[in-house]
Amino acid sequence: MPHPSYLTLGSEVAAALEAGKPVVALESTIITHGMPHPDNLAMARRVEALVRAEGAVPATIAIMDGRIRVGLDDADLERLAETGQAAAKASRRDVAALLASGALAGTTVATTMQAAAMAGIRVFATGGIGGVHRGASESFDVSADLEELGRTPVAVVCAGAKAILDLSKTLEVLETKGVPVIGYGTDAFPAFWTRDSGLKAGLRADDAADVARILSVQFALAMGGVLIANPIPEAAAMDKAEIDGFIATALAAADAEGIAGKAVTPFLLGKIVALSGGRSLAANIALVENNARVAAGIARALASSPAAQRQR
Ligand code: PSU
Ligand code: MN
Repeated sequence: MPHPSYLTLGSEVAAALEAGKPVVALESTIITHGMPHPDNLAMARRVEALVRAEGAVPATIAIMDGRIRVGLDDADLERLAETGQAAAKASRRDVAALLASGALAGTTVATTMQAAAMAGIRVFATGGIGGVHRGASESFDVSADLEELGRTPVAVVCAGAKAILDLSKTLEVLETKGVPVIGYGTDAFPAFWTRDSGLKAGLRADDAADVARILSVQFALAMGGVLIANPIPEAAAMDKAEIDGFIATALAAADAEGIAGKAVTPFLLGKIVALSGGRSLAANIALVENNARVAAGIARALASSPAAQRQR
């Protein structure tokens, strides 16, 4: 366990965990760096409401005032949303320095998994994980999300990896790290803005109970994270040729402007929102909402599974 003074659980989250009730972790880099204001705030509020409507307690996670906060109130969400990219983007390597300085930071998938595991939360919803960037053989840009999935026992519900990445290399690294990738109601690995990347997820589950059965065994064996790849709803999906065009333009702009390191993903997402006239943002919001609903169902199934009862 981490030193208790660095981890602060919201009272509702603490009570739910104590009682073995379902809790869903939510990340905050998507709020600070993933979407423009005020859409980011509306998204954060709505995702929490959807988790509640599905019978689970939302735990949005961020680094604030020298603490890893698990479970935020509305004023906290506002502060993150309004600070936006002026807040830090906390990856695993940044955590200690950010806690030491007391700075405000959105937590990435990697850091949110780390915090969720510290708090005892097993299920986490996001938009799309980071992965292996195109051109990674030269840049070595591989998201810390993949490393974290390999070592931290949390189930991450996402709409695949963002299609700005090299998805085939991303799946290869997930295999190397020993991460089960479960297509939710699909054999395909989804591509964030579209439902099918043309690659296979590897495993398939058709409902929450199906997923919970695998998670119970994975966690009992202490084997690290699981990726649940839940495709964007049909009605919200973008046209593949169109989004591919925006991605190519955004990648060329990033190259021309010399964007590197942790700035790459926020830059590309912002560029694609601008190029699509906001349609990629609407799709991103729809897929996050869908992931929150599915994650809440999985958290419920996991909380009522025989293995969970035995562990309590
Ligand atoms: N999902 C979204 N929007 C986002 C992210 C996920 O819909 O902005 C964030 C997550 O926090 C993820 C990060 O961890 O993008 C990936 O950043 P990088 O490629 O630098 O690891
Ligand atoms: Mn990176």
